[in-house]
Amino acid sequence: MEMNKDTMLDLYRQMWRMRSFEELAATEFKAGKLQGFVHVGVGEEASTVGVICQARLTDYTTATHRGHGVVLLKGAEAKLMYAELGGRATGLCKGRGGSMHMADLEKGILGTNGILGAGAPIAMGVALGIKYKKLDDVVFCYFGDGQSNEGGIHEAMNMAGALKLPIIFVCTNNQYGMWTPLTKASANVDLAKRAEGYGIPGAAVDGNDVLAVWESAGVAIDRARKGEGPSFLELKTYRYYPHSVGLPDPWRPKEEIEEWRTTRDPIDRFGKVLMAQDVKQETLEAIEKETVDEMQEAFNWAMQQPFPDVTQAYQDVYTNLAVEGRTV
Ligand SMILES: Cc1ncc(C[n+]2csc(CCOP(=O)(O)OP(=O)(O)O)c2C)c(N)n1
Ligand SMILES: [Mg+2]
Repeated sequence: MEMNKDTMLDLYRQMWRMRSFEELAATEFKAGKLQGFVHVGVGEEASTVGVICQARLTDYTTATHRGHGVVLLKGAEAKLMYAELGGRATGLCKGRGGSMHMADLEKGILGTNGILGAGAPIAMGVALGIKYKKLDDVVFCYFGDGQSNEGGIHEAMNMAGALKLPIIFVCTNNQYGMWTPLTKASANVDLAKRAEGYGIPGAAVDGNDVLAVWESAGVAIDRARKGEGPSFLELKTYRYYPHSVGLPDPWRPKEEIEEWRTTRDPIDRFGKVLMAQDVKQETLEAIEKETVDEMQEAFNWAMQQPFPDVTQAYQDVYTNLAVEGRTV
């Protein structure tokens, strides 16, 4: 996709949309207005926006337990997502799934997922379907550094490489799995190098530089659309919140969090790039405010929605697919 000033401003806006969505979700979760668990990726916006904003509607994506941004930017409506987080009947998945089970199949969103690594075999199956139908859609498969060691990830990457499937494996390497640093979980912390073992291209990218992410994702997407197979992107980034909103975070050094927040923030950094290209500070502030207002309005709508009726508890438990003449 072409990069010009309008696209750059849109990337800036999308990073703010993700941040505003998640900051409000975190605040309202702490206030007791949202159910379940909420994992936010505040600080990781460039690693989502630079990739997923290049997706077409007909492309697919998986998302992890920290997947609000992916779901939002692939096209789900913020108000339906908040309603889902609030357990409301009109939520994206009828209020049954919450943060870690948000899917929107019409938009190609295969779902956030509470099981580490479980998105990869799903992505692999969907990509096999795309290849079988001779389409040029692609699948984005998101996972974190911690879950990069799950068996399903290795199996999917190996098979995708062998069958030349159209997948972009996107590892958001925020350097921790819960509280465990990557240095304690892997002897080789250069995750992108693993690509060689699968016979596919791998790139290690500054995941807080939205333009660098955009560029490397563009190469991987082109390759996948042309039928040349999968790629692996390791996007190095950082999250500011604890693993899950409301949990203690005593093991990550406070100075480390502060350093990333104050000197490497993806939105601040990109704002400076834009200002160097004569975009006014007021324009950037207006974009920020518009996204805050957008999310507040969406949240207010969600809070007025009804909870599901108890009689619905057994609905949608099984599919209606006919299997060998039986309805299961
Ligand atoms: C199969 C499985 N094992 C363990 C967990 C518990 N768990 C949830 S998130 C997490 C850490 C994930 O780290 P990473 O993949 O780096 O993603 P991040 O949270 O940093 O975004 C763990 C161990 C789980 N949900 N599923
Ligand atoms: Mg991690």
